[in-house]
Amino acid sequence: MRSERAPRIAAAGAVLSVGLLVAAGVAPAAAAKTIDVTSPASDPLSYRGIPATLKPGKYTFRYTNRTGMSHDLKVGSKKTPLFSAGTRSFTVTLRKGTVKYLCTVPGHAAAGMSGTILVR
Ligand SMILES: [Cu+2]
Repeated sequence: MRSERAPRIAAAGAVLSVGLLVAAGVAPAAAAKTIDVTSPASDPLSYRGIPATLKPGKYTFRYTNRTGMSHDLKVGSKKTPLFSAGTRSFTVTLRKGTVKYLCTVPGHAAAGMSGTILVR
């Protein structure tokens, strides 16, 4: 039988440590960094501004859709609503590994609105 107890205990210890730091008045983890993403009218089935690599942490994806077409931006488990003009944002915590991003409108990911961020 495989034991997963040790990693769980380590993770619980890490959470407890952060909680104690906050309780002691030490500044909590850094605020979210903002990543500006655009879909330009000149290339309406694309995203501009999504880095190929990011450090683990908290990020606010601020997505501006200039295309007049309905799009969203999904990164990992978080997404904007579908919208065709203006800017929408969400904040997501990225952990080590790879994170997929895409537009969930059928066909759009395959047409170019998708990719992977390496988090390391
Ligand atoms: Cu789309």
